[in-house]
Amino acid sequence: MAPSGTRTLAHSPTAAGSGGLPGMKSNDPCWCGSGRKYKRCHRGTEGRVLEGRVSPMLTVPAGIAATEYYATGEVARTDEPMVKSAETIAAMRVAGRLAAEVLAVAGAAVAPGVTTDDLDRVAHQAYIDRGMFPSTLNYHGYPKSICTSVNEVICHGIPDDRPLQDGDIVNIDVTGFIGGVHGDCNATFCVGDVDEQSRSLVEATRECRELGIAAVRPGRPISDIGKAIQGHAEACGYSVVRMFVGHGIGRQFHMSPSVPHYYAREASTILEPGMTFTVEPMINIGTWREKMWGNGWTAVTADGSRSAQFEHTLVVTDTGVEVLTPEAAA
Ligand code: EYL
Ligand code: CO
Ligand code: CO
Repeated sequence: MAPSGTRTLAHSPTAAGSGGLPGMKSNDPCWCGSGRKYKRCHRGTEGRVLEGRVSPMLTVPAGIAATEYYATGEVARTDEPMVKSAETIAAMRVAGRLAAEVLAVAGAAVAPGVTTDDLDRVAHQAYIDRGMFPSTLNYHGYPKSICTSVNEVICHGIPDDRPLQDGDIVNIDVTGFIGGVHGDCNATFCVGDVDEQSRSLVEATRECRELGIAAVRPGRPISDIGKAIQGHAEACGYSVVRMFVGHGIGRQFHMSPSVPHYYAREASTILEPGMTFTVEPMINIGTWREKMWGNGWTAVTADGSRSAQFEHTLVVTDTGVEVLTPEAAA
């Protein structure tokens, strides 16, 4: 286990790749106590986010209707149309608004010293206060009520005992279930005093989401969304994550269509009024490539560069798009 004082070095790919603990030599025994040479052990990983301890799954009062997969962790695919009924869209407007409120409450708790598990507890109570069931709880076995993705973590960070540090960025991803439907949104927050490079990444990523949403128009192919996002991200010198995409949502958490955030000519689904899906670009300072942590859930950038994300749930309208998860006040 690394001392927390080693998570402080610069986070650009070059600094992470060529750097090391000042004063440590390649063939010295590693500071972590493994007995391996420093160069074969922790050199190049200083400043990275480490896997922490995950607390037990929280419970939800019996009066709040659970998702169908909560009991088993197994998700049954049902056939649900991409184009929703007016009743389903009305229910999703409620779920989306409440999910956005939970995100605002959790975001307001972000501060140096607060653990990501603290954020999970705050969010968990906020769902309950609104009569929502946390959609991620036991989804394919996922153990928490939100995802918290710090610095080079791209997505699906599991809340744990790591305290947020001054200078971190953290994405909070909230999905809630109420009225038989899901609402899914996320945002990236700055912790204390964040460097200019990371603040620019966060702002550009929010712009990518807004440009992707602005590209939504009935009659157009869904690939227009990724084209708009990739154009802006690359103009800013950033890369677009390919492994994770936006998704249809409704009575199911994840369904058709897939929504790539890069230009994919094969994403030829024509947008129709009543389609509901997320736009949730993940944008990296360095490479678009990812690697997975040993927990099987969490993706990080392959080069250790920082990654940001913003997400909304949308419905296609007769003339454009409606955001179902509008930003709320805490
Ligand atoms: C659970 C399931 C592997 C989430 C989203 C939690 C994570 C890794 C298997 C998408 C897919 C959140 O919120 C999401 N998109 O915005 N899986 C998700 N899990 C999980
Ligand atoms: Co989400
Ligand atoms: Co999503």
